[in-house]
Amino acid sequence: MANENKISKLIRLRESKITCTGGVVFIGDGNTGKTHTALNLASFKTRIIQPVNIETLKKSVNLEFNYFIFHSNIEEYKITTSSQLFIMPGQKGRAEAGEGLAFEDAIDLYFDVSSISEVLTLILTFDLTDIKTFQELEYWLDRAMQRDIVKEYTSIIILGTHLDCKENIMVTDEHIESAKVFVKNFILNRKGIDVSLNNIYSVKVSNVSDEGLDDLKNAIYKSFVTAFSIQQLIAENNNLKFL
Ligand SMILES: Nc1nc2c(ncn2[C@@H]2O[C@H](COP(=O)(O)OP(=O)(O)OP(=O)(O)O)[C@@H](O)[C@H]2O)c(=O)[nH]1
Ligand SMILES: [Mg+2]
Repeated sequence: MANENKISKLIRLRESKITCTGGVVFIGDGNTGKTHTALNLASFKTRIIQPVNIETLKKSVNLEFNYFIFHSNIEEYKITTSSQLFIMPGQKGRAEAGEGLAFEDAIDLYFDVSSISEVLTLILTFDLTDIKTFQELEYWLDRAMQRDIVKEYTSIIILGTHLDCKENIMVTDEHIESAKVFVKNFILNRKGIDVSLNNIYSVKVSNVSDEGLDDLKNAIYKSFVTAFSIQQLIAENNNLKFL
C-alpha cells in the first residue's frame, strides 16, 4: 500500500505484542451526539469521580480530544489499539469573534497536528430521529474531502445516535445502506480513492442506554486492523520466524 509508510510509525510489533494508534474523527451537525458518544467510548462515566449531569454539556466550541484503548488477540498476538478521538464542533463555518471555534476555525488551527492528520476512522455522525442531520452528512463529507481527511487507509463509520428514541426514528436501514454506496462513490469521484464497502460501516448507538457502543468500538477496531494490514503483518512475522 502506497501510504503504508505514512502510518507505519503509528504501529509497533515486538515479539507477539502489537500496539498501534491513530486518529478517529467525529464530524456531523451540532447536537447529534458527537461529544456524548466520544465520552462514552472513553468511559467518561466510570472515570469521573463526581457525578456529572451529562445534560449540562453545551454545544462544542472547540476541538475536543479523548481516547480509548481496546485489547484483542489475533492468533498468539496481543493487539492494543489506542484510538485518539477528535470531536469537531458541529457549528458550520467560522465563529463570531469571542465565541470560541466553529468547524472551519478548528480545522485550520489543528489539522497540522500529525496524529489528527492521519485519520484511520472518520465518523459521520447523525441523529436517527432527525432526517436533516442525516441529509447533512453530504455537507460534512464534502468538508472532510476538501480538507483531505480521507486517505487510502481511512475507514468510514456512518453513526446514528438516539437509538433509544425508538418511536421517533426517521432514518431507515434502507437510507443508511444507500448512504454507504453514496459515500463510496463520493470519495471515488472526488479523490479517486476506492474505499471498499467492507470499510464503510454503519452503527447505531444510544448514549443513554449505551446500546450499540460495543458495535462502534468493534468497527473502530476493525478499521485499525485494516489500515495497518495487521493480518498481513502477522502472517509475514510468522513466516520470518521460520527463516
Ligand atoms: N436520547 C438521546 N440523547 C442523546 C444521545 N446522544 C446525545 N444526546 C443528547 O443530544 C444533545 C447533543 O449531544 P452532544 O454530544 O452535545 O452533541 P454534539 O454533536 O457534540 O454537538 P456540538 O458540540 O454542538 O457539535 C445532548 O443534549 C445529549 O444529551 C442519544 O443517543 N440519545
Ligand atoms: Mg460537541
